[in-house]
Amino acid sequence: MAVTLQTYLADAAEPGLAGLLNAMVDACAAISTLVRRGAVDEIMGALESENVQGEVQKKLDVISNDILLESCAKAPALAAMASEEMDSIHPVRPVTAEARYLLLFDPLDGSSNIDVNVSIGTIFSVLPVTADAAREATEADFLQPGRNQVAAGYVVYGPQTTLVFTLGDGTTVFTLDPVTGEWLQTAEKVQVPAETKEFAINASNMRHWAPPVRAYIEDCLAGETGCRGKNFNMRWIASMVADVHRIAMRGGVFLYPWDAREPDRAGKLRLMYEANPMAMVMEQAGGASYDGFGPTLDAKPTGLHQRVSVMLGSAAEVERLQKAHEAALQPA
Ligand code: P6P
Repeated sequence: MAVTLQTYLADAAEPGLAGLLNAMVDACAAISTLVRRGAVDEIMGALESENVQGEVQKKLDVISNDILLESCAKAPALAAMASEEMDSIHPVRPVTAEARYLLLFDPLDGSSNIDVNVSIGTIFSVLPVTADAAREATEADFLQPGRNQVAAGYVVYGPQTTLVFTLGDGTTVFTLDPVTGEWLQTAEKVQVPAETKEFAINASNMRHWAPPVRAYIEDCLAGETGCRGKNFNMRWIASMVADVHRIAMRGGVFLYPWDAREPDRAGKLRLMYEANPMAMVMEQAGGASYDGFGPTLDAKPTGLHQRVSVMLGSAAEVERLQKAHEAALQPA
């Protein structure tokens, strides 16, 4: 008999965190239903508005954000939330010994794929917060390195609705049974193969990449005729959750690196609610994540919506990329 998510969390997490994660996953089940219904409910398409990233918001982006805010605010252990879709933090209740967590999320990652029926997802990160006396959480409370996360993961709305997350003791997988509404454990301790023959990157940006990334991809493209001595395959779904889930399940390496199109921008993806949670999931599954300077989880945040270069997945490939970047910094 498969373990249910509620049973798993009751055993693996303290009650406050279990309550928060159950509330968050309840929201994701509701989002899954809406994503499946799509155009039937006339919730596809874009709004007139833009989010803090300057990106056009999709109706489902905002609807998903509101569902998460409403559901998670019921969890007594939650002090405040932050979202890709909101400029500033969303206080819920004063920080106390009970209200001891901060929740960050990208409510619907990959939303450019919503209107073309390609898998999308919700990414989430939970950070601890403490206070000597009851006080409202501040943005500064959120600016913690990813290494501090107490829980992190994602839900992919694909052919199945699948939850992949970690509490710091391995990465586990639950699948939503659409008939019963139960989340059932379908994998206990994910292990990402250290080696791979598959890379994921938006190759249309090749001319803009830094030399170490360009050299790495050229070596992959050279296949068995080059220094890698094996042929590679490429995938790019343009939905981070879907690309990362494939890597979690069968290995691979995902890159959205810095590029020269916007030299002052470290990357496209956001550190706090995209890179950090995915990096924790990967590390807990034997993979790795690198931001061009060091492990993603060691990055010291300076802003809630800061962007970062992301190279994550099979450990041997991430290590190869890290060594290439470090070699490029050595004096000639
Ligand atoms: P590009 C989706 O918009 C997203 O934030 C990630 O989910 C995805 O990996 C990336 O951007 C795709 O970016 O430039 O290939 O469209």
